[in-house]
Amino acid sequence: MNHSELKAKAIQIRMDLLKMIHGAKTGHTGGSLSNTDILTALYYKIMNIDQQNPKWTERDRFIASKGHSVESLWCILADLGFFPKEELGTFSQFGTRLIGHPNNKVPGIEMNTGALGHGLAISVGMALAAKRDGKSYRVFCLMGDGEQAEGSVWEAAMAGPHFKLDNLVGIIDRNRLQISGGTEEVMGLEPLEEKWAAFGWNVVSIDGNDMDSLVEAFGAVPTVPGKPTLVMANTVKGKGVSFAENNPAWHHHVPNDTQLSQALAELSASLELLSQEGQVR
Ligand SMILES: Cc1ncc(C[n+]2csc(CCOP(=O)(O)OP(=O)(O)O)c2C)c(N)n1
Ligand SMILES: [Mg+2]
Repeated sequence: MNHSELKAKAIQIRMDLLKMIHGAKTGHTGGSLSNTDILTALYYKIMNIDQQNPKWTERDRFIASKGHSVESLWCILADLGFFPKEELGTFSQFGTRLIGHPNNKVPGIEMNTGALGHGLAISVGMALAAKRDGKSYRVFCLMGDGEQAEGSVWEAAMAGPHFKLDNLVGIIDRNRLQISGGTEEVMGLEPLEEKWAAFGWNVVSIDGNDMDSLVEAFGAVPTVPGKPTLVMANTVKGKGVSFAENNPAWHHHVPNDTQLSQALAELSASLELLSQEGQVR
C-alpha cells in the first residue's frame, strides 16, 4: 500500500469502528480514533504478519497495552481476514470473543490486555526471547499516555535498554487525555520524552496522526543499534470526528444516531478530499 492508500484505509477503519461502537452501544471511541493511524501504519505497511498463519514463529508482535481502545484493532484484524468481518457485529455482545479488550481467543492477539501497565514488560520478554533464539522479529507495544502513571511501565522501561533490545519499539499514544481529564492534571508526566531518554531509549517524537511520519519512524527500526526505540506519537484523542476531538467525554462515549451520521459524513468528506487530490485511485 502506498501512503495515500494507507490514509484512506485509516479513514475507512474509523468509519467501521464508529458503526461497530454505535451498534454495540458501548466502546472506547476517543482512544480508538486516536490510535487508528498508528495501527494502520503497523498492520498494512510495517509488520511482517500472516493472517493465514497467525502463530507464524517469525511474525512481528503487536501488544495493545492500552487494551481498552480495542475497537480499531478488531476492525483492522477483520479487514485483514484474521476472522470474518461479519463477526464485528457481535462486538461486546453476550458470548462473543470480540469483547471490549484484546484477548487471545482471537487470531492475531498475542496477549490479554486491559489492565494498564503490563504490556511493555511482556514485550520486553518477547524481544529478549527473539534475541536469545536468534530471530529477527520485532515487538511493537502501544501504550497510552495516561498509562504512564503505572509504576510497572517504568520497570520495563529500565529493562529494555539493559538487555539492549533494539528489536523493541514502545509507542505512546500521546493524546494528552486519559479517562478523567488531562494527563497533566491527573498525574503530571512531563518532561516525558526526557524521562524515556534518561532510561536509555532512542526517543523519536512525531505527529502520530500523520501517516508519512509514522511509516518513516517505524520503518527505521532498529533505529539505533543496541537501543530500544520509543515513538512519542503526538495524537488527537477522537481524531477525525470534530465533536469528539480533544473532548474527554468521548473516552467512553457512544455516538447516538445523529452523531453517527455526522461523524460518517465528516469522514466521507475527508475520503472525498483525498480522492480529489488525486491521492487515491
Ligand atoms: C490498571 C488499570 N487501572 C485503571 C484502568 C481504567 N482505565 C481504563 S482506560 C483509562 C485511561 C487510560 O488513558 P490513556 O492511557 O491515556 O488512554 P487513551 O487516552 O489512549 O484512551 C483508565 C484509567 C485500567 N484499565 N487499568
Ligand atoms: Mg491518553
